[in-house]
Amino acid sequence: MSFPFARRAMPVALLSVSVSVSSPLSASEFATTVAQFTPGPGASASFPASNLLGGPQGGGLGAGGLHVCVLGDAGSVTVGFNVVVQDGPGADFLAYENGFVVGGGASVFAELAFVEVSSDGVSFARFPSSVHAATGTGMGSFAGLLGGMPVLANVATNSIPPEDPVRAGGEAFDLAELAGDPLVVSGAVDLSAIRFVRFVDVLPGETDSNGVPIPGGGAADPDAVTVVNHPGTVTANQPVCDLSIDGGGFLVLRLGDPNGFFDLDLTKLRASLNLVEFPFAVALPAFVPTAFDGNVYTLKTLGPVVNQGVTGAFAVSVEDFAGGFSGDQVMVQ
Ligand SMILES: [Ca+2]
Ligand SMILES: [Ca+2]
Ligand SMILES: [Ca+2]
Repeated sequence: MSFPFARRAMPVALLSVSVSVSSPLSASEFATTVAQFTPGPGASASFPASNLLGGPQGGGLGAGGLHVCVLGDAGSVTVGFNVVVQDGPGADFLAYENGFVVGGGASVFAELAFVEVSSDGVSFARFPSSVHAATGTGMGSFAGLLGGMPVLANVATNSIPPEDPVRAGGEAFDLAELAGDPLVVSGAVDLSAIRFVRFVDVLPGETDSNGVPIPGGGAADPDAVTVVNHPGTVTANQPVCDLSIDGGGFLVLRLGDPNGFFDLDLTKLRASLNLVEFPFAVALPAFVPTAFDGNVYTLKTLGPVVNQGVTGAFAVSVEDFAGGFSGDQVMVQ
């Protein structure tokens, strides 16, 4: 993002406007501490856990970033933050490994890890996972896991916002998906105060939440974590952009803003399929509104998207006129 007038003398009032416009970027928070690292066979001192601190340094669609932590087989690593991650609208944090596309884009070279969160560093709730690799390992084949997506955001070399699942790559995680986890129900894990994220390398033969074997043998190489929702961003004015798949396999999008739908800056309503951005209006005919509460629309696809022979990573994000941000990603399988 560049501001052509930035080098001119500018009245203070205008300067403050430009600061508020850039606030979605400054709202990102990255991991600040390594709380635990248990390397497995294949881990390397050249790729230490400290590489997880700071923003993602993705290698792009066709190459894996190298500023990563090599877990080694069955290795695990836990990172902490200087903010608490909080369940707000849509995705609450993004995580990135160094997967990349092969086979002309049809497949991802994926090395996968389970993703877990904790409030106290003792009790960890694991995100439910779902793999759909019968048709290959293309984007979208791995839900609830780290490592199935390329990473485009690179804080060292480009300005792609790491918090935007439409453009950043990696995987977006919504804490609301853990609402039914026994550790959450018991209060051992507090979805309004997550302080740690742990990655646990998947070993060959391990299964997803449905008992389906997770393919791929290599150890995962996590790159970074970006916190989207924390007490500084989860406000009464934050826009809502939340994707989910309902019990009937329909894709559901909740989109709006507590200050009124038209507090959304629709020029910043973005969508992508497999990281290819397209105008949201292109997708709109596939949806029908099923509810409107005065501020937030609930839109549902005309038919089910699950088990339709199509696998892909679908993402939507939006900003409001105050620079508030919300975005989400679903793996359609
Ligand atoms: Ca890797
Ligand atoms: Ca959420
Ligand atoms: Ca707002």
